[in-house]
Amino acid sequence: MAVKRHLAFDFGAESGRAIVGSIEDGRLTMEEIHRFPTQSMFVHHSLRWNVYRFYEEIIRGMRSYVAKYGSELESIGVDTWGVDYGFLAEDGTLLEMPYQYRDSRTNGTAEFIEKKLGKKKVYDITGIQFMNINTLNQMISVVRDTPDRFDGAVDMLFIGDILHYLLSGKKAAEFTVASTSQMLDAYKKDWSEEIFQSFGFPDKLKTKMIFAGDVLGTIDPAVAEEVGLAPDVKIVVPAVHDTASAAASIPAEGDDWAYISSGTWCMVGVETDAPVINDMSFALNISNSGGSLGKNLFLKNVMGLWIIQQCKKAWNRTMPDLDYPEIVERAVKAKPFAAFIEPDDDLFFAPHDNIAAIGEYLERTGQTGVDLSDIGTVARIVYESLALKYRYVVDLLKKATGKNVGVLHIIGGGTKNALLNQFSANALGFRVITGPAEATGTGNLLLQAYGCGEIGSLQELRDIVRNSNDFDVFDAEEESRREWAQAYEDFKRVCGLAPI
Ligand code: ADP
Ligand code: LRH
Repeated sequence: MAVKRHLAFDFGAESGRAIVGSIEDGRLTMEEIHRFPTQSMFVHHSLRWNVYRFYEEIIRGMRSYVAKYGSELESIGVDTWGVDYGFLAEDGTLLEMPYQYRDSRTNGTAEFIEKKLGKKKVYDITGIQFMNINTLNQMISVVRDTPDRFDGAVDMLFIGDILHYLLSGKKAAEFTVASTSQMLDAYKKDWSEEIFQSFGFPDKLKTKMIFAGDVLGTIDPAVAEEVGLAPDVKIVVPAVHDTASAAASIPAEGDDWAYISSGTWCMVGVETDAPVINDMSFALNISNSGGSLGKNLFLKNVMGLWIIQQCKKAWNRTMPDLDYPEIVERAVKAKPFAAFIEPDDDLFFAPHDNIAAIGEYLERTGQTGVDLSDIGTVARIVYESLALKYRYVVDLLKKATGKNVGVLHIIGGGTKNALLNQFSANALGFRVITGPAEATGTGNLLLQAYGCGEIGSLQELRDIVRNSNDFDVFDAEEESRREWAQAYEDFKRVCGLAPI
């Protein structure tokens, strides 16, 4: 029987890739055939995503596939970051370039949530962590500042859904990405009537909900012809939210595990069978992000490697060749615990100059005498602080669920940083297992295979992940156990984190 190949497009905030995958003898083989920068751009003083450029990269990826494998392909699926969306006109054109979630238009929208419906009520319905990046806040800014933008819009699609639409001509909102909007009823897994009515969002924007593994349709014949693919290629939606596709690929066994999907954002969570929405999860501001195949992702966003990405950007102005491995090498040589930062402080959300932001944070918190002109020092502060924040969030998750956590799975591009993996094990005091690094691509491909009937369950999907990858293990270092325990206390005190 001919091998069934799937093509995944995984868009991160920093870069995107096209990956071909096929399952043989219970193992997934993956090959990256195209990689490209994504990154938002300033247009008319606002921060936007050039979605048509993303589409162009998809076309390139499909052409690379055809050049290597010919016209036969079982399916294509796209995943992206959450929360961002575009409005489509009746004829399917994008009404404007979608905003990037770091755009400042959402400033002041949190007050509206309290005024119109109340935070508690919104949380009880959606189970989603309050953050200005949420689609809810973005939509509130449309109602508040530019309500005419609703006029010609007949659909609201998330970025990955737009790309699926451009490929297939079919409009639908995939549940996992839609859940990041904070506009769904977490139990009904559909748009919340109450949210739409209370905030004045037009009903026409409630795009039909579909789920990871659903077959959206076949490729638009004109697109197939343009790139040389057969016309029967299916468009199968993975978990369009990258975090949910990544979570599907966690090679976990048993029940005592937590995970971090580590990339631009670090999503720290545990998996549950149903939403956990109660006074404590509200107080701790924890998300119930939609998972695939019936799972719920009880998690918190941590600002993540975005912080080091921004530092690197600044360093690269004078040292264009400085790459991540060298940054890590310099951090290894730097002095431990020179200072702490709270990664989720607003200062680091969209800084003009991130090194200056770190300096401002240290000054505000009375941490003096730190040489921020030293790359290793800055990187080490960031990596140590991230690891300590992971520990804090895992402690919150344990408290909110009563779950015992004895192992942490780290998946995603951030696992390529062995120093951060070791710091994470040290901060937590237990075992960290890392991999797959291409977790999102892996989950995307396997959810397509599930949709095509090649896999029957999440259990089977994770068995395939385990059979197909090597994983690294990091145990907490005994000799520095006391030092890290002390650092955790200092970190919480300096950063003003509430006791758990
Ligand atoms: P995204 O969320 O944009 O998809 P990725 O999962 O691709 O992000 O992760 C990218 C991040 O992983 C980078 O910002 C960087 O911090 C880290 N990273 C990638 N490769 C390495 C490496 N070789 N050494 C250290 N860190 C790395
Ligand atoms: C990670 C991610 C995260 C969202 C953020 C917008 O890429 O999807 O889960 O909160 O981007």
